[in-house]
Amino acid sequence: MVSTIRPFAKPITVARPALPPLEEFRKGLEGIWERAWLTNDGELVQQFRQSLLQFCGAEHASLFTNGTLALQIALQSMGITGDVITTPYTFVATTHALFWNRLRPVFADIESTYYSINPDGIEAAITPWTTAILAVHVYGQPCRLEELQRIARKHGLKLIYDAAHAFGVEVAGTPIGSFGDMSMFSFHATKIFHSIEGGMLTFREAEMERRLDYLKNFGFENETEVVMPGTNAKMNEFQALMGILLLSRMEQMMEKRRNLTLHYRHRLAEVPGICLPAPPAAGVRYNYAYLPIEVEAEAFGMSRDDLYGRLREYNVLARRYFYPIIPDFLCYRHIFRNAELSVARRVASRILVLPLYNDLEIDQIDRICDMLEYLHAHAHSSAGRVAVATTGSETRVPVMA
Ligand code: T4K
Repeated sequence: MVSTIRPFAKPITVARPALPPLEEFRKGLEGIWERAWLTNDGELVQQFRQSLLQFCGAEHASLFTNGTLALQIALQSMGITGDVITTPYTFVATTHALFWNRLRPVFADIESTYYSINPDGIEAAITPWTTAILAVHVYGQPCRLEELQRIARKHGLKLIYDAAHAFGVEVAGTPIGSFGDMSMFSFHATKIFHSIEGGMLTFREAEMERRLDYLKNFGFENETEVVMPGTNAKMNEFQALMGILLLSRMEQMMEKRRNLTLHYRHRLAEVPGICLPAPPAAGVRYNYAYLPIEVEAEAFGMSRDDLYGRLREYNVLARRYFYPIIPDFLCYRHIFRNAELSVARRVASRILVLPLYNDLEIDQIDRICDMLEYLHAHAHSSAGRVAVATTGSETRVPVMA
């Protein structure tokens, strides 16, 4: 174990966007300039959609300006009404999308291995008004797909997946977007794959394509006909250009992240109180989207929140994805008072997502792991916090007595 911890000179953030060579992007910009066509189903958006269909093996796909609007429109396009059973352990956008459609979320607890909604609790949560299940492939790990499908079929419910984290994931050779009635992928800059901002819906029913086109483009049929009250959620050419250039590197990016993840796992396996995520289940081709750890306060020697704070002192900006759980957010607290959800609450109080991105270096991971080892070893020291001394461009933390 190291005896000295050097904070990073610059922040190491939880995510950092992959970027193609600037020259390639510049070349693409020249084409956009020549065509002077910037949005409204331009050439690059069409090309991007075709490439995505091929990559995802999806029957149909529709592109959007971001994942949140894609999800809102998915719910609307399917005519979902009343109650929707969903997870409390997700990014707020999942639940917001329900509220924007005036739907009532009914939370079912999660399972503790991959953190997705636990199918065992869903049937008890069904009300006479339930019309759908909205599940999330948390951190890109697939939900319990067969069980969810069986419950949805049995009760005549639509099954929608928030696959914001799961681009590139496959289960027994089947792309993750092929499960359920519709799946939403986020192409936000912080995701494993991105188009600056962006979102995609994949689905099987051909007639949905038209409906989604209306909904994301004001409902226009032609210049003088508006057939439904749509909104504006179109992807633009700059987003598509970024997406096209990165899609060709997707395999490479997944492999890189796999190696980085394996290194983290190797380094953290023996640190008391740091629980690593379960490895991907058999048959799952995982995308290594995130690196969540759970902190067992007693064994590690400090709470998750204290660790989060100490890492920040060393310029490691780990994040508490997802804390608090959705019903505890200020805007929802008054509605979901005292929601039980014990597994979700427990996970949310222990979870910490460590930095993971394509150009993160092994050496940087080693330093982050050194910090975790060091903090564990000194957690109970009465010396308390140490003063940070600056030496040149880097700051140094002296070893504690
Ligand atoms: N469903 C789920 C399950 C989701 O996780 C999300 C989004 C959605 C739906 C909605 O999809 P979108 O509408 O976003 O397509 C980030 C992302 O903004 C959000 O897309 C993502 N989930 C969520 C998990 O993470 P924040 O508020 O934590 O982002 P922010 O700005 O704090 O960025 C995180 C770190 O990334 C920063 O420390 C710095 C780094 N960063 C960020 C940006 C934007 C960069 O290095 N470069 C950048 O350009 O939500």
